[in-house]
Amino acid sequence: MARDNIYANPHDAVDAFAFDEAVTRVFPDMIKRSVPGYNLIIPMIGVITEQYAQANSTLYDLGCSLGASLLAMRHGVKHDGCKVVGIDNSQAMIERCRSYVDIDNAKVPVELYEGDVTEFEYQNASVITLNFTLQFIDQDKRLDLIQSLYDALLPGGALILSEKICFDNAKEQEIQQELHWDFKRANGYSDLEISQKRSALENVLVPESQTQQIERLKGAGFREAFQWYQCFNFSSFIAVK
Ligand code: GEK
Repeated sequence: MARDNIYANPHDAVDAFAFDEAVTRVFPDMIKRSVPGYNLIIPMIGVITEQYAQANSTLYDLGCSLGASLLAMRHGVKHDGCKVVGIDNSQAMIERCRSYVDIDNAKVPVELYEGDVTEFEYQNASVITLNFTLQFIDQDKRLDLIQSLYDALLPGGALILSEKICFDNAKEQEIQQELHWDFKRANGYSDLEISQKRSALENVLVPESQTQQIERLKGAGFREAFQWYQCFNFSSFIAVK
């Protein structure tokens, strides 16, 4: 697996973070060493999919990157007549995702689209996953997107939403953020890498609180919406229609 050393050397000016070719090349290493709980959340997406997938429906993975969450969903489906649709607006990600899907042995059909998840039409869905994707969408487009996903879900269908979160309590925010940086240090990132990546993500990854996430899900109409996982400032929610 190619090692992420994108921010290892000092940059004169740190450009805004983008899911380009360089990031795509090191992405599996980057996300595992940067997101606490990622290695647990992926197989749990398979478990949740198995519970909520319905026969003859579509399963969507929004912001599928290289297909980790998409393939977990594909392997979780036990019903007939299902397909899995992955969408990502990074050309480099979608191209490389296609090669991972091609060598995967599951039988459920997969369709991959390069495009913006806020411009896509969703329908007949039983499971929809946003595994660390909503945080990159303009804040003023998030409610419309969640509403369109609610509308596309069949009764009993589920939305899985994983996000970096922030905290209303300033002290908790400070402690959880420091623990996240400790996690990155423990995984071999230097203080320079941590601070340059932080600058690159400023205004690109905009976290919201657990309360904001749950209230938006409930406001869109979800019958149940709660957190099922948290490690430091990273969290995953499930919402059921
Ligand atoms: C995983 N789910 O491995 N439309 C489409 N794609 C987008 C948009 C958008 N508007 N904005 C961002 N993306 C994956 C990990 S990564 C999370 C998801 C992270 C895409 C972007 O190109 C990237 O591939 C993905 O969302 C977010 O389980 O890097 O923290």
